[in-house]
Amino acid sequence: MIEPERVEAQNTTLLAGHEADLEAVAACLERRGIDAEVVIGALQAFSAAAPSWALGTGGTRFGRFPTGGEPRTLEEKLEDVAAINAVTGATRSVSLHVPWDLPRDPGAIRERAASLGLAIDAMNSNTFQDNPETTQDGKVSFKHGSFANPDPAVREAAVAHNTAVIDLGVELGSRAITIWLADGINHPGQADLRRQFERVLEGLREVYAHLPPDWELYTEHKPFEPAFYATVNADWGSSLLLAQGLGPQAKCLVDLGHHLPNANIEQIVARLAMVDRLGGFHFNDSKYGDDDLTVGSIDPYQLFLIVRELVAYGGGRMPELAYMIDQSCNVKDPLEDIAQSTVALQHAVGQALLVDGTALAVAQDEGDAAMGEAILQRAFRFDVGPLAAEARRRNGAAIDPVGALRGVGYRRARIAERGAAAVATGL
Ligand code: RM4
Ligand code: MN
Ligand code: MN
Repeated sequence: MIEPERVEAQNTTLLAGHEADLEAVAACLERRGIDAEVVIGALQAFSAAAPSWALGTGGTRFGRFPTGGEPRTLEEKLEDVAAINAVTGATRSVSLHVPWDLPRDPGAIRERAASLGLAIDAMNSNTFQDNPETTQDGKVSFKHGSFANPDPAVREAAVAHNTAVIDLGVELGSRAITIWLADGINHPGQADLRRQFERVLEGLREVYAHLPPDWELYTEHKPFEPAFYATVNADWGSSLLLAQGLGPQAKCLVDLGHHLPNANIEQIVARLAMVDRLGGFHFNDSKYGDDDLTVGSIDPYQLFLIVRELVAYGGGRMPELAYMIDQSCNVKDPLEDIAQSTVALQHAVGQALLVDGTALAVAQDEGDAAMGEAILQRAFRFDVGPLAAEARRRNGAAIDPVGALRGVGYRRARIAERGAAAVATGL
């Protein structure tokens, strides 16, 4: 737990400089006819969930190097998310992955989360591995897929797991389930491409029928890995077909790492928004594939353009979607990594809000490409850092989140408490 006074103490040395920067930035915006207060307010309202499975160090098939003091239980994971929120003020919920996290007493977890100022965001099901809790103690296996599996007993187990995740989510106060499927094939001829899709839709229909009326179901696409020839829900088109085949409570979730190289993700966002099937986001950045790198660390301009489409969809503000940071860090302290990603998102949101939508529409109507691009770049190049820092400060969080985590010695204290060898469940 990081008490607000300790964060405030971390802010004191930075305060004078921060206030001077803020004043300069606000004056600059005023000359452009923009009220800094409006942007700060919008940034204060923004929050993105932390994934419960990325609070420990991630690994690859070549190895994993634990960071020390990783959370050993779901309760400790909640404490870590609360610590991130203490410094960002924008991590007010946590997303659980079942059965990596399988609370025995959901009511107690819900209360513990609430006492830490956290809500439970979208639930995630897992039929991409064999876990005793999902395979009836090993009676079935997801080796050849879950909903697309040729064996009806496996398909049934996949439905049972997903409906159980919904039931658990209801007890936790969640409102959505995100379904990412590994279903697919590695070899041409291994299965029938069309039949696989139809089976996935059939299985998802049963899960959909189990949704409470105030719930949403998100289909999350990904082109490859672990299937390396043909993944069933490979792209946004497939994802949209699934959502449309299910009903109005089904929407698509866009994970920024789940696109083939050079895909125009902002255009995908615009398409899904156009048909009101945009439900959620998994933010991260990537250079090659599903790299799970820090948000905005590789292509911040693309992130800005994506968030700009979101703001356009929201009619000038961020729409209320299920935002989550989905990344896994192999070398940094995962809490610092998630804090950095959150700050990057705040920057992108701030920049996107600065875009002069009216002037942009005029430029577009006049076919003025130079002006249209200049309007976007003018917003992107503006330093919104002081506005984001002020939003964090007003939310009781840190001017410098990573500096604050280090300043209060959070990791050191966790290593002392949990041990250097503690390893979290998750990726
Ligand atoms: C997948 C996908 C899912 C996440 C798993 C762990 O690539 O991004 O959202 O739950 O990884
Ligand atoms: Mn994801
Ligand atoms: Mn992924």
